[in-house]
Parts: sequence; C-alpha cells; structure tokens
Amino acid sequence: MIQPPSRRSLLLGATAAAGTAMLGGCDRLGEADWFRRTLKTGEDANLFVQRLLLTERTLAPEYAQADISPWFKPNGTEDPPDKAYKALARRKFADYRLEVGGLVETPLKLSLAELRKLPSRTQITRHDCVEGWSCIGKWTGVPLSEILDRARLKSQARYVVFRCADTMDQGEDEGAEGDGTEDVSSGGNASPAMTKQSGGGEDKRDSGGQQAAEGSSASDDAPVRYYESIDLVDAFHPQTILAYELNGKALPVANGAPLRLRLERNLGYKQAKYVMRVEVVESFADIGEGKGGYWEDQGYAWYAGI
Ligand SMILES: Nc1nc2c(c(=O)[nH]1)N[C@H]1C(S)=C(S)[C@@H](COP(=O)(O)O)O[C@H]1N2
Ligand SMILES: [Mo]
Repeated sequence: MIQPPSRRSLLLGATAAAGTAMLGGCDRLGEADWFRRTLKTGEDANLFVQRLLLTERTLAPEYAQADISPWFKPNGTEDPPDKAYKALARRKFADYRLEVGGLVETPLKLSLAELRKLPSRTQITRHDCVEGWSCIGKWTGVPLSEILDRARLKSQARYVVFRCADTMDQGEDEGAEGDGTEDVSSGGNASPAMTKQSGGGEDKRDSGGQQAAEGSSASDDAPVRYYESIDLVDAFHPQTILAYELNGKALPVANGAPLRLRLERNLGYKQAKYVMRVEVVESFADIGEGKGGYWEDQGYAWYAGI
C-alpha cells in the first residue's frame, strides 16, 4: 500500500516548490511568505500534491474563439430574487459598488466603470460543473491580484471570501423532497442537482443586500447567501479574474451580472456569481457553517481543483 507522504516530507517538498517558483520569476515575496505560513498550519494532502505537481503558476488551458460554446448554460441561481439585487439590475448596475474589505490596509468601493478602467484580462476557458456538464466561454475582467494589490493585504491575510447577492433557500430538510440533498453531507464530490431547494426562505429574501451579506453565520433568521473562498495562491493566480463580460458582452444576469469570479482549474461551484463583496480573512471558520462556501457547507470539497 502506498503510504501518504509524511507531514515532514510534504513540508520539505513544498518549501522546495516555493523556492522553484521564486526562481521561476515569482516576484511576489508576499506569496512566498504566505506559502510558509500555510505550511505551518497544514492542509489536506491532495491540495499539497496538486500544488507540488503544478506549482501555483500553472495555467488552465485556453481555447480558440471557434471553440466557444454557442450558449453558456446558466446553473444555480439564474435570477437572484433579492430586492436589493433587483434594484441594482433595474438601473443596469449603475449603483453597483464592489466592496473590498476585511484584512486590508485600504478598503475599496469600486463601481463597474472603475473596475473597467483597471488592467483587464480576457481568457477563453472551459467551465466544468460537478454535475457533469462543461461549456467554453470567453471571459473578460480584472485580475483579482490588481484589486488585492490596491487594497494591500494585512500580514494575517490567508483567504479571500466572495460574498454574493443571491439568497439560497434555507436549510436542511425544509421541503426538500427526494432531491438528493440528504446524501450531500457524506462528503467528497457527491453531486446532487445544484438547484435551489424548494420551500421555506421566500420571506427571508427581501432583507437588504450588502448589509446582510456582511453578517456572518448569525441567527436562524439571517438569509443564507451564496459565498465562496479561496486561498492566496489561487487569489494571485493570473487567470483568477472578476469578470464583467462573457463572450464580448456585458455579463448576463443568468451568468452572474454584474461581476463574477473566474477561478480556472477549479470546479464550477467555486466560480461565485453576483459578487458584492471581496473580504480578506485569516480564517473562514466563523462564516456560514465554517466550511468555506455555500456548497462546501453542504458537504462539497473546499479545494475543487481539476
Ligand atoms: N452566487 C452564485 N454563484 C454560483 C452559483 C450560484 O447558485 N450562486 N452556482 C455555482 C455553480 S454550481 C456553477 S456550475 C456556476 C454556474 O455558472 P453559470 O451560471 O455561468 O453557468 O456558478 C457557480 N456560482
Ligand atoms: Mo456547478
């Protein structure tokens, strides 16, 4: 039987990998520091093995214009029911401001016009949903690194959390009739349909957008909004962008308007749509159920590398 590598050998190997990345032109000392800090706390071996094999600079494949899917299938929330979101959508997101906060020196509030003025990146990539379908799309947006560099991370920063506008229906067994949700907590990548559960929650969708999104786990009455989190290696990856265009046009509501995360090399559920706030944290243990994302709280893996 193959023994999993010892923690010590992982640490040594990963330190060597961090060194190689720096020799390979990695000019961000901050990332190297972060790498070492993570090693002290340890993570799941799969993550380490992937990172060792790939290094944080490996790019996801990019495709040609001709490969773009004629229709990019929307999934999960396709039209957020929240009043605050609807008000923004009605005015074509003219009043939208992306908040950047948490463990940063300079909190930011950026309009779409301001986001569009920042350096941009366009990439044609394949999106893979855990449900078993894929689409190729051309995304344009601002690299997350550009935003984090402007906000300047504090030294305790470890993760970036994306707070979304869309309220998900609450709860465990509220009206979820045989839709497979019971099986999700068994962990791994069990894949129930990623549709919202029926029943409950309607009355909870109306309370305001960003304010509510800022509160953490909190009481039973707090609406549960979609959220995701990534570590700093993924946050500074060059293909990690906050996209405002799909296939050369303003991002449609169904695909996450006005701004959604593209985290290539990761499964679909990591690609947070309707991003309202980027929050830099040391730990996500106090957010939601503490697993780092809406689907993670239902049992999906936090690290969804592909
Ligand atoms: N805010 C939010 N982000 C989300 C979801 C969602 O329901 N709400 N669904 C996720 C899932 S499971 C997938 S596969 C992709 C789908 O993105 P698309 O609608 O552009 O296909 O968004 C992800 N991000
Ligand atoms: Mo998905």
